[in-house]
Amino acid sequence: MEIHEMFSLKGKVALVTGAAYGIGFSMATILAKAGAKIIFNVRSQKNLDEALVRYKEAGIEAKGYICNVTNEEAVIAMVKDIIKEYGSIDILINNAGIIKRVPMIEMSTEDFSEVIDIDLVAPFIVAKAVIPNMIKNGGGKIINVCSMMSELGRETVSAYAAAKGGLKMLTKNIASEYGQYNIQCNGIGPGYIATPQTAPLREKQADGSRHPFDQFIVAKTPQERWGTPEDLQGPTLFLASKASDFVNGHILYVDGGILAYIGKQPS
Ligand code: NAP
Ligand code: GCO
Repeated sequence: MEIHEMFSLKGKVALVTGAAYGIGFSMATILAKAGAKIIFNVRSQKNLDEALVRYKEAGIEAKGYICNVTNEEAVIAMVKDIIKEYGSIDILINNAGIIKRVPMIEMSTEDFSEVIDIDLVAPFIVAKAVIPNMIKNGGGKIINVCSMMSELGRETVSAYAAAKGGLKMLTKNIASEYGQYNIQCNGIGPGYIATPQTAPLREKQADGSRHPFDQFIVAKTPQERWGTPEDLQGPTLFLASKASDFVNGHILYVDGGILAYIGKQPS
């Protein structure tokens, strides 16, 4: 197979959840550059309007839906509408996600459940809605956006770690159950990426110094920097393309080496 054919997504339809900005927008961008038709969802008209401008500025003609991924009825309706208009969903990226940073014993059960609903139950809902069409079409690609917290814990992120740990195993189980239909389901585990979600961890201090967590993460990363959403584009294209047709149930960590490294000794 020619290299360009191996990584081409020409004629493919990709649904990227929560792709108004951040990691999802970056992943959708590389899929579009490889030829895929991009469909995304957000939670508000304002974010939809702003996202469409962003995609247009990037030269991408994307279609957006207002759909909360925890609303199974709305997800089913969105998937049905996409399939009716485009004939298939060949690539699904379960990217939409939130985090709440609260010490566990201070976290309300409602807050814990909201994180689980969005970060774990919703990928189940969306994948369940999409897989029957993938089976009918002879296969497909599912990429679940996992996390360092699929492997590690830290203070204040109990709900998020529980969700992302579960998402790792949901990924492996979808691969196990639906690999027979030529569906490859893998995860991408970003390290610490500079997006709105991690902005609070990088805020400059009152004295102008770097946030302690910013310094901590740079010391824990062999490449000594935060990742960018663009760092995820190559791995995303790999897992969305023919290049990964025999890769299944794998979590591809894109973390600059964090998971391999004990961390730099404080000077
Ligand atoms: P972000 O900047 O906060 O963007 C999250 C996106 O998800 C937004 O578009 C948001 O839309 C959407 N979203 C949230 N809840 C939703 C819901 N119920 N229904 C539909 N859309 C929803 O986050 P990010 O940093 O790009 O992260 C994207 C994914 O990567 C998340 O799953 C996150 O856990 C994961 N991740 C992030 C990092 C990192 O360091 N940034 C590292 C590892 C994994 P609204 O605008 O409507 O809120
Ligand atoms: C945090 C961060 C992380 C990142 C990411 C790391 O508070 O520790 O938000 O959870 O978002 O998931 O891979």
